[in-house]
Amino acid sequence: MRIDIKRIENRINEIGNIGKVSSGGITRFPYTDEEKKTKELIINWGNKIGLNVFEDSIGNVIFHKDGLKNNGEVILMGSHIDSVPNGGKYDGVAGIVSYLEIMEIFYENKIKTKYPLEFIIFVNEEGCRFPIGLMGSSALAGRLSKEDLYQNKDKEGLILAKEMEKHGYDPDKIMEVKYPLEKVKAYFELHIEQGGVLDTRDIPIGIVDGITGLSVLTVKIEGISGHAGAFPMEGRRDPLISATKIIQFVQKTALEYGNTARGTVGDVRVLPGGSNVIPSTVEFTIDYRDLNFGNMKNAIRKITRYSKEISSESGVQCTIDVNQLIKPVLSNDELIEEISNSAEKLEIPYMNLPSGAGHDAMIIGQFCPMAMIFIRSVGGVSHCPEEHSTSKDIGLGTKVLMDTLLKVAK
Ligand code: HGY
Ligand code: MN
Ligand code: MN
Repeated sequence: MRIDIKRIENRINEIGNIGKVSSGGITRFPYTDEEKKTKELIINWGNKIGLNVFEDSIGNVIFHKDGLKNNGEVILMGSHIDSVPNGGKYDGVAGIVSYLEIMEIFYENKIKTKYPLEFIIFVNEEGCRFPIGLMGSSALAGRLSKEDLYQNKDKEGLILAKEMEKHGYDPDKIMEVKYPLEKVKAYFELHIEQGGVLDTRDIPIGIVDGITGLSVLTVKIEGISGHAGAFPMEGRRDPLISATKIIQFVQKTALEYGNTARGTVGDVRVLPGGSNVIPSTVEFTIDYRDLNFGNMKNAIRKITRYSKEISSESGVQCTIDVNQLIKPVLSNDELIEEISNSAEKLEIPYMNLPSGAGHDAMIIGQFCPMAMIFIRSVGGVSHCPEEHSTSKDIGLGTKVLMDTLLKVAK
């Protein structure tokens, strides 16, 4: 059974046309018209190949293909279609298009596996518009509350729950979206690597050993605003000075822990934002990750302690919220074995590697056996317009996943 690489390429390009921004990338945030259009396109493709499609009350879309035995375990796949601002067209989408391709081949060849096959478009995986990433998968795992949805705002101050309602979803039904993860025999996620490990070794696909621990902190520092010229340097309570010291400390801490530690400040807001105004408030995010969970927690403690100390020395107020703290999740050994055997049988070069990026698989993988297939990221870049993976490589990863499914789901 042949993977149609052209169809993969056309679908990725068609989805990639939705949410294009002038800076060359894609901005496709949850609960927007762009997301709605993308879902409609994919649902239409799914309906044409006989999949049952169901969208839950917060926007996860579940595609279902009956098996021969439909009242027990299922084989699940998943990923996302939301993007970071000015992102690339493969992050998340490569997986969804890969699952569609497999389902289309099974449809064309009238293949029915023993277990039903499902794949899910998880809503708000990135957490860029509303800082609550891995939202759809966390909700399916029963990890989110109504309060999470009503307390979360985007940069314009729009409340997540209200935006959901505006787009026809029902935040009050968040507890009903729970998915029976105990019935998942295996969860697979195909995703671009987003780093350069495969590309520098000229290997098309990777098999993920485990996904790094991930935490997102939001820091708010409040000082005293004033006139940039009339207010002397002595006695200033400029929150930006403390913020810059803390940001340096984040980098220093991650470098100290080294190896799989990552510390990034990617979103900084200085208020009121006038060139001749001493800032009153600075808000920024800290994205801290490590495969070593103990080190990650120690690093967060160190950064928090330092932030409080440096702020009180400068007479500014510092509040730190931990928005997300997810422990590292290991892939399932048997599934890794199955995928490796398929790659070897198909003579497709691969290597094992950890994932420095977070994925819905790190939520789902806490409840059932999980494995991930990575696709080479050309140039090792992602979360930017230059993000690129070849349809050939996506085709190879799809071929390995399809072969694995035929064994695991039979
Ligand atoms: O941030 C991540 O690792 C993922 O791209 N959401
Ligand atoms: Mn991403
Ligand atoms: Mn992703």
